[in-house]
Amino acid sequence: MSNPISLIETEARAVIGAAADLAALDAARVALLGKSGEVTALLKTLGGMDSEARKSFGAAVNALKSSLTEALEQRRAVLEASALETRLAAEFVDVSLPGRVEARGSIHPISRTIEELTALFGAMGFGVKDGPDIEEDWYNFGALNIPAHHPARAMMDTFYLKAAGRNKPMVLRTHTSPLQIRTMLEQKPPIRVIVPGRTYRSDHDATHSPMFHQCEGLVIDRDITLAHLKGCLVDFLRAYFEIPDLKARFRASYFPFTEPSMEIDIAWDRKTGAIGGGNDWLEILGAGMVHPNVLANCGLDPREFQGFAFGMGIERITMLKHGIADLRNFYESDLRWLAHYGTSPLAPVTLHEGDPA
Ligand code: 2NL
Repeated sequence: MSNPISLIETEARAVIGAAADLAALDAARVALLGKSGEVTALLKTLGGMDSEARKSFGAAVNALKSSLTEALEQRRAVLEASALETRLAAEFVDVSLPGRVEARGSIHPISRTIEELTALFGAMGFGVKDGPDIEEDWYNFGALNIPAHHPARAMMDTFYLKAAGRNKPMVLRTHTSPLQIRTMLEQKPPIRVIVPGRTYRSDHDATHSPMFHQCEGLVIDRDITLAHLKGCLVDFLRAYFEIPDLKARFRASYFPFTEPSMEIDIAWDRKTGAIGGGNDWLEILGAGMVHPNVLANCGLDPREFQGFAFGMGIERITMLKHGIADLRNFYESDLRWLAHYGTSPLAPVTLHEGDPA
């Protein structure tokens, strides 16, 4: 008579060995050791045996059970290792492969202009600052000598925010000036910084976007004059537009945060559209000597320190340089437009010094 236990063991080991994956192995485990499994059924017969038979048969069934449990564990280890091998092979990334040229992106013209501004002003000794888009009312208006009744404060232009858990009035910054205020409060003169970044005004038509970009600049030291402002900004304009003899004019204007204030125009020819010369003028920059009230608001003694500040629209100078006709293109993420006006991520910004003469 064949021994039923060794028969079951031989068959069970064959099934376990043949299990091709973890699911098959688990099915085999249930068929053998589960509630209605083959080995479990043998254990259930022990109850009806006399004590001698139960002793020897019980020992044999328990030995079978632990032998199969071990076989199942060994097979599980093998299958898990091979599943991991398969995954590792499938998910292998060859980091030495060359980049896929057909999927190449480009640098957005706004980002490119910010890189150029950083390089050009960097060559003149300016650092770059950035900071929060959501500002306290005081940094955006109060510190800048903008009185409560000033139109720039009107609900029309400013996005006011109810900031949870704050009792200070908050706004989306309408210019990047709050960062110059923070700079003056944080560091001692001499100060030379530019602040390019996003700004917000509640304005939306063909030539205005509620989110746009500005670059402001600030120079503070002991003997800064209007001559420094003129020299710095004319050099900048000639370098940015890559026109060494670009003509510029300074026109008296008004800003609450500068005194005197001026607007700077560059020459162009209305007929040909060419920039740099001609009989027509394009407004391009606002500037002025920092108002004594602003210096005092930042803890600087206006009798000891003075300086100049300026501001420009990044979209505007980008459109003029590259002949971009419509402001809305900047924000539409049209890949064809980006491929045309974007620049290679691999081409660094180079400096084009304007002729200072
Ligand atoms: C414009 C005019 C300007 C400033 C911005 C400024 C900032 C501080 C103090 C004084 Cl903290 N002035 N900024 C000054 C003059 C003009 O921008 O037309 N921007 C597009």
